[in-house]
Amino acid sequence: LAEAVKQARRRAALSVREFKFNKKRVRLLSQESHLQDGALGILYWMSRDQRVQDNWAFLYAQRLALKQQLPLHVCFCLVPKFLDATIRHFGFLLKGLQEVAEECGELGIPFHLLQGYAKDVLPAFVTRHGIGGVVTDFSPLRVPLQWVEDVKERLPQGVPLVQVDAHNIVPCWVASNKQEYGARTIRPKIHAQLPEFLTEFPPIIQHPFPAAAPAQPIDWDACYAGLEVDRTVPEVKWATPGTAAGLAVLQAFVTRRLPGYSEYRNNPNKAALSNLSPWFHFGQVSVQRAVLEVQKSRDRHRESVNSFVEEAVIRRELADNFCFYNKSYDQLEGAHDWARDTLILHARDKREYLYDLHQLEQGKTHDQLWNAAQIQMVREGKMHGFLRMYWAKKILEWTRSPEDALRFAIYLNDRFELDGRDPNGYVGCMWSICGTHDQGWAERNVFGKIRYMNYAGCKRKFNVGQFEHKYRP
Ligand code: FAD
Ligand code: FO1
Repeated sequence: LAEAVKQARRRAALSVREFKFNKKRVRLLSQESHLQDGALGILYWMSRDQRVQDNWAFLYAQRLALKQQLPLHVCFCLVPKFLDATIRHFGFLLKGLQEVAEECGELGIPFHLLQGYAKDVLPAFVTRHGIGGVVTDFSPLRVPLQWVEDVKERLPQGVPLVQVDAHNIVPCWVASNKQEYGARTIRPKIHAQLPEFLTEFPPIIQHPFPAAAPAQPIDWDACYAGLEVDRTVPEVKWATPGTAAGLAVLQAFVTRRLPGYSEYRNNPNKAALSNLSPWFHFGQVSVQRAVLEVQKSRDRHRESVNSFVEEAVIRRELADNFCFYNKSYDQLEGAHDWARDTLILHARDKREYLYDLHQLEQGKTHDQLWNAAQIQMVREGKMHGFLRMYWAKKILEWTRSPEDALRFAIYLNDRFELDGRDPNGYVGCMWSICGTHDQGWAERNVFGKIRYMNYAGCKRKFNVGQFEHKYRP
């Protein structure tokens, strides 16, 4: 696959002269709109999209540097703590960055790992290297948005800051200018724009303008030491970090699992999913790349290709849309009125079972399927997508209030899921517990009109005993 992808990029590169960078992917964040005179370089501040190739932010930065005949630098600001990330997540991230640093070095593009919050370390870097313009990538979450805001306030006078959505195929601010009601309303808007945005990528090329000084050698072990994270959550064995490994997972999906995807993707006993979410979350593999590859099978496996596009494009871009336009994307306040009202109306209903966070984290409930799903997430860092809905809904049923339920679900999700701390996760928990992007259903105890799921329903869909046996305590 890697060879074919390289060929595809080269074909796109043949037209790199004419390759028109779609400016709708870019938004200017600072009032400066032109580059500072006497600049000595351009900087790509990498954050969400931790890869070299297939990265629109990186491509825009290199294009700028080529036009100005300037060196190009890349930096990543390693924070000591990010939401409920543990050593499991930082390990995956740092090993992926090692590959990025090596690839940048081979391309004559210095990669700098800065330790600390961007607002504290990036402005000084810009001054020291005479950076004339900064390009960064895009995340709709409040913490990364604040990082960008803080840097914008502190950049030296006259240095413009632009942001490129390198994570979505149709840029978040292009797909829609408001919070969408659900997949039904955003789907036509995205499909109408896919022909314009679902293109091949040109390559990041060998940079012809070398920087005055090479990047400092990086002491990767020292990076671990500086982290203020929980080190008790073991690393995940099945998932090898980094772009090369992620592309290998994509190839295995396309050749082996895609044919059965639409039929078996909701069966936790089947190896039918792409398994790509950890590499998507850390931006080590581009979703656009995955979709380009999957679509090559559209004549043989149309159903599965359409189903994958629905999840990886529509559902995922809907999640970014929700987080971008709803400031309370991870709270009850962020739910629709009908949902909040029904949850509050039933907040005092008698709970047949009540569990606290510790019991849930230990997977010690009366429900063997729920416990097995929790064990899968803790051990493998990736709970099956179908079970995540059941898992979150049971937390609503077995905790004292909807607020507790949402808080516990998000906490456990972000602490153990490799793909956690992601717009998909906040929306997944809000969909399950607060009916976001869903409709109302027949009113019942505790759930009110929120869609209900139960054990009997799971038994009708797959062999729950087999799954419980596989993930027994
Ligand atoms: P595949 O079925 O192969 O999907 C391919 C890609 O499509 C996924 O990687 C993802 O980017 C996207 N996708 C698939 N399903 C969804 C969905 N329902 N919403 C948005 N995008 C989707 N996904 C995360 O990335 N991080 C999370 O923390 C997360 N937490 C969730 C919590 C709950 C309660 C629920 C109901 C869903 C959650 N999801 C989360 C969405 C979904 O379950 C995962 O994206 C999926 O299981 C990842 O495995 P995969 O890549 O093998 O899936
Ligand atoms: N982004 C950074 O720019 N620096 C970090 O040190 C960092 C750590 C980190 C740890 C776990 C994780 O899941 C994400 C992390 N990210 C970090 C955030 C990432 O770049 C995205 O912005 C978020 O995932 C939101 O989409």
